[in-house]
Amino acid sequence: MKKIVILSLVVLLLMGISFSAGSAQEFKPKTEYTMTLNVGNTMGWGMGAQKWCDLINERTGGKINVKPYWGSQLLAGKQMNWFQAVAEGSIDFAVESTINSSPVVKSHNLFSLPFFINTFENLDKIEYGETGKKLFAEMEKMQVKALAWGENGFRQLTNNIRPVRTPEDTKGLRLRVCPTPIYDDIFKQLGADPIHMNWADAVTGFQQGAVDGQENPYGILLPVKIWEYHKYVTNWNYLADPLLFVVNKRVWDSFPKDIQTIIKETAEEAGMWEKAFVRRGLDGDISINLLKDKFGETPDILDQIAYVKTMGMEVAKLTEAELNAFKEATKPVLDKWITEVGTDFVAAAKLDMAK
Ligand code: X2X
Repeated sequence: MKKIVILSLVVLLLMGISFSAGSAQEFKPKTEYTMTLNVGNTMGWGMGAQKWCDLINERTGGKINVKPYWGSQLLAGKQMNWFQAVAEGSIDFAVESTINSSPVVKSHNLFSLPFFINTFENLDKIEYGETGKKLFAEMEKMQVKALAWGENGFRQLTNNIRPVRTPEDTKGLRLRVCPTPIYDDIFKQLGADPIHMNWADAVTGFQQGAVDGQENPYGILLPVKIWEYHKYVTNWNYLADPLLFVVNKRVWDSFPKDIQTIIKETAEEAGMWEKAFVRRGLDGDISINLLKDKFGETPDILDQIAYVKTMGMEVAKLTEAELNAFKEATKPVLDKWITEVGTDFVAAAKLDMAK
């Protein structure tokens, strides 16, 4: 009798084990997970996204297949809609800019506060500090699981009318801007004429001379050959444009632990590569060395600023005094938007930057 009881206990235990193993095996990945991003694969941003997809595929032995859809094609070009689409689950993954989520997630305007962050050091302190954690936690509550940071870059002003060194010089310039309210406030404050255009239409706009200028980081200026449209660039680091490597929360929760680990680690790896690639030559030797030492790569163009000069652009690197004049001029916009961003996020960022 005792033997029978023990035997049936063993059988029950084995059934239990096989049942739980069975449920882990029940995870059936979709044949394709979609990924949205606003640019193509000629940009560092796009290459970083492709790298993430490739690494996921490789390290899951082909089990997880994420496909990038370039140029916001899943959003019919509407770059400001990515966050909602990933939150709802109509798109699974994204490598996207905080600018393009800023109308939906107010705190993301933190990075667009004019002349607030200014340096790579400050930006890294915010991303990897308490502020970054707070931002990731907020997104998770909104059903978007953020896994790593990438970078579009500090945005610089280009135009085809005149060199810009003072707030006076921006007056009357017709500038293509990302379709988001903080941009209107900044450029109206500077006396310019901000014109909303999705990136999908912007390059045609430059070609047709529909605008006098625009603003984007070097990581975009080079691949888009901005010198074909604009002669002048102003290096003013006036606001930062980080990228987020994200996945819909329910999709994330559907992955077994080992796959989650792979997806998180590859996001960090691709993000690290992507940041170094777009920063190369803009932070002394730091990013160039990182690309060489960690990834065994030496990109063709190492000095992006020197490169646009050889292509005929006139580069204005602003002095401290010149930067201060812009800072002064845009102060009312900063004050207004600190409230919009949330004083708690701004305070956290200030603390991180002071560390
Ligand atoms: O639209 C832009 O300017 C771009 C490509 O930089 C972003 O998506 C923020």
